[in-house]
Amino acid sequence: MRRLLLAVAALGLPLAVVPEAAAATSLGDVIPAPAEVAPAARADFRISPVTVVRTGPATRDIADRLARDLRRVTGQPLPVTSFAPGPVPKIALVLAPGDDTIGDEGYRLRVRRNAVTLRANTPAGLFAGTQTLRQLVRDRTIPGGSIVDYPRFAYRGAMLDLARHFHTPDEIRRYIDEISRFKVNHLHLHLTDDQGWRIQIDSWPRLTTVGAAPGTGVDGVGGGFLTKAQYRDLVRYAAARFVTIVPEVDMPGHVNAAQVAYPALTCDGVAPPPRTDTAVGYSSLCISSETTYRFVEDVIRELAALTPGPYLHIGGDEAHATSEADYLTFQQRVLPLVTKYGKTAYGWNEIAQSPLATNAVAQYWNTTTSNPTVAAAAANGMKVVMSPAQKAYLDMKYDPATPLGLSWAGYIEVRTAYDWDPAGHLTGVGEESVLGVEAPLWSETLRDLDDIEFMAFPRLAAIAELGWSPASTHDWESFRARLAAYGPQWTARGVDFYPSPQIDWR
Ligand code: TNX
Repeated sequence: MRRLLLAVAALGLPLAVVPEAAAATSLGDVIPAPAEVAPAARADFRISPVTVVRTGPATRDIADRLARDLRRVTGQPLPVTSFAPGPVPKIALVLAPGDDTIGDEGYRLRVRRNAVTLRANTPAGLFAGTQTLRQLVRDRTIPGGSIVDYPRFAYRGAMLDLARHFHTPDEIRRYIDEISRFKVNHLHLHLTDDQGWRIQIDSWPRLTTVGAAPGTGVDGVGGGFLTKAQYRDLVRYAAARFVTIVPEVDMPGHVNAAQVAYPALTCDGVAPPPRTDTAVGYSSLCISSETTYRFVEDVIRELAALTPGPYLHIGGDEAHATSEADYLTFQQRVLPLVTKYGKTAYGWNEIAQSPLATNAVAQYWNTTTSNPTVAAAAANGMKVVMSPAQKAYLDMKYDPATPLGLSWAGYIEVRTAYDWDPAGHLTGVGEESVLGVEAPLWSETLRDLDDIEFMAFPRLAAIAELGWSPASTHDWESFRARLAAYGPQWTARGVDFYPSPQIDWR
């Protein structure tokens, strides 16, 4: 603010014209940036002891969650009710289908002095709107005006790696809480890798009794897995926040933990030693063995049964111990299995080599901005989720001094994470092929929730904005100002975010 006043003074303008946007609270002060914002003067809404939250029975959960959140920050009672006569000051959540502009996840927000009205076609849209509202409340006040908002891309994701170090259901829930505030709507769980297997599979029980035993994890630290009951619980918890869980079982590489548990998954039948190092690309399922496909089908069937969402991720990355011909043979068998169990196959961008991948979704993680194989598959209908490692990998260090993380794809400060266009990044993969963006967080160096938060925030906010906001709103100066304004919210919730020197934190 002081800097702005100085700038205004330098221009010789009277101080009275200091734009609204520079104030502590402004209607556009939201991450991700809304599509359209129209502030209105003298229309601020003040939350008082008599304010109510009004909604219908179908969206009671959303209203309850909003009220709980706002009570915490305003200290006001904010009862939730289905009936509030005209003059009662209210925040109304209205389900009103038929608004084509805002689609399945968008909302309209109108703030006047006596009422705040949030309208959407769907509960998902109302939930998104409540996240906007939540960010706008400061000192019990919501700035006046209106917002029309809807996402640029359908898929906005985050990924957690449970294999290198296990993360507990509590930690995963906390992460879901935080990512859903930025309208991220998918959480991809990387459930298996060379070091550990983290999901109960009834037909192959040693995957977890052996593959998730104490000491399974990088540096021999870790152990643990999600039971099916815990997994279903997470699916429900996420769904209540409009987040879809995407399960990943990585194959044909990254399977050492499975082979330790079941030596029959190797070609020579000999169990490999357990691995606690961070090397990649050394393990492969035995492509010529029918046991492999029995295993894969069992796992896919059990995982699909746990998954209400459309996507099932089958990995497919860094299969350096699988020949190219074997890789294609494997995908030719496995991609149809995902379809057989009613899911859309999702895999790392290597799956684009398979002719069957045109019905799948590929997650682009490579650091090159040209990949003819991916572009050709996209031209044939394959959808792409953009996670270029040098931009979107939350496990990369911010700079050389970052105590956690890796640096093989470079250092990623906040601006680097923000300054790219998901539909302009990869040659031949434009807006129509891009399903969305995802920010993966690999766990080789991360153990607890503080570690996760330190690497994810603030960069996850940048990736979330790229996924939601129209390209026309993309502006680093605007983003860094909104991020600075968001910092106190993380602090208040005890989120251990990285205080990037690129941001003038309040
Ligand atoms: C590469 S990215 C991997 C992971 C590692 C990650 C570390 C990808 C699809 N595979 O196995 O954990 O780098 O940044």
